[in-house]
Amino acid sequence: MKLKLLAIVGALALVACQQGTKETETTEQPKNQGGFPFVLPKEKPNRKMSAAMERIYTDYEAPQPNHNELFSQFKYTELKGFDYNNHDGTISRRDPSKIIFHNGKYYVWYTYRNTPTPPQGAEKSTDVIPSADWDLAEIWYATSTDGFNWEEQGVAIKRPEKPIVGWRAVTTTDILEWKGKFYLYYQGFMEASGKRGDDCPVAVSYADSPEGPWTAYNKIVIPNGAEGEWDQYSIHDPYPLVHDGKIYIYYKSDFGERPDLVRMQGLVIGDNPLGPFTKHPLNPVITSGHETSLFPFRKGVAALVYKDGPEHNTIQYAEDWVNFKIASITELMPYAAAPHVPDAFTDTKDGRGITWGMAHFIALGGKEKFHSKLVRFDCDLSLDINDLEMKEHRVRHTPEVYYSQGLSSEQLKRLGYNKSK
Ligand code: AAL
Repeated sequence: MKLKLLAIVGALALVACQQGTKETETTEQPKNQGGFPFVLPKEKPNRKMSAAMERIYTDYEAPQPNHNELFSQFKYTELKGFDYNNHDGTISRRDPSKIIFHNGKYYVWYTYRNTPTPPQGAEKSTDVIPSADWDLAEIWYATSTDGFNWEEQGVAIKRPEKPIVGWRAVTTTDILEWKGKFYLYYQGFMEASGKRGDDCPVAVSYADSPEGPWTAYNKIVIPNGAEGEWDQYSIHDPYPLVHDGKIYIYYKSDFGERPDLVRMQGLVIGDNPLGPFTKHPLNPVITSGHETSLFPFRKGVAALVYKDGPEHNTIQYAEDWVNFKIASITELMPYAAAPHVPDAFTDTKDGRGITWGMAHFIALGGKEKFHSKLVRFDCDLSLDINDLEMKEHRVRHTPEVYYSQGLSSEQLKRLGYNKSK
């Protein structure tokens, strides 16, 4: 009986102590620690701080963006060498691959659509009329000696005959260099995008040279998930890197139904570029973003996370290549960013980061002439340069940029605004 009594008293004392700790955590006022110092300490100061102050010392590489190697602005430059038919919507280039350097030239592959009309939606699509900007597309490539002026070389991956994977469209490719051979992974559509959703698996082709000729493997290498699983319909944006002697392919899936469509990133790992690949049990591994863009950084991997989700407009980092944390917050990020990643395939344990790449601008020409174009971006997410202009944390926009994000007619009506007054 005594023992039972002692156990109850002990348990009550423990609860009181924990409760007390919880209360002191939230209400304890630090005693005479003085005001926060005038010069922001570079290291975490030994004092009681608010959650926000704690965070700049625990969550980020440096308490200020300009000292954070994983913070950068992004600058954009028009590319030369690509014709868009006067931007009438019949030609589109988008979703570029990582850029590789080989035999003195840069190479990039991308989704190329050249159709008699701009996209007309799933209902009006036919064997020649595209449903979406990437429908009826092939994979083309271009080369450059400076990354600004490009020479389009033509088709790399054609659409195969029906019913081979990708017969409707082969799009959104990325490159892997592995044991002296080259592999292009891409989305293989078997129906016009938009029939149900943007549904497709991933296929692969391989070559001995980045110039091709490419041999299609003609099998699905990253299959859709099982029924009811998050990635049951779409496996998008395959993005291969080499880590730990294996091939890591990050990808996106769209899941749920509009208006609550969710886009997150998964990871598959394999030893053979033609598969099989194993899906990581912790998938999804990134909760936001759209086209996946990553690069080895120090021991881990960094990710450019933009466009969708609760953590869009962030640069993230995973030392174990699986568990990502926000490393910085930024803006005006490159969409479908396809960086030049010199150590993408070297299985490095000291990733040096990136300074430039390609991206795309979409929805040009409005609904009637919908198409996309390639663009170059530059940044300083590199351990080997220190471009302070890229570490400026303010992106200056002219008033016209703000006015271009104006109120819709519904909002103006809700606000009782009458333009004619
Ligand atoms: C892109 C990518 C994939 C999608 C579509 C074309 O931005 O996410 O490739 O399927 O949009």
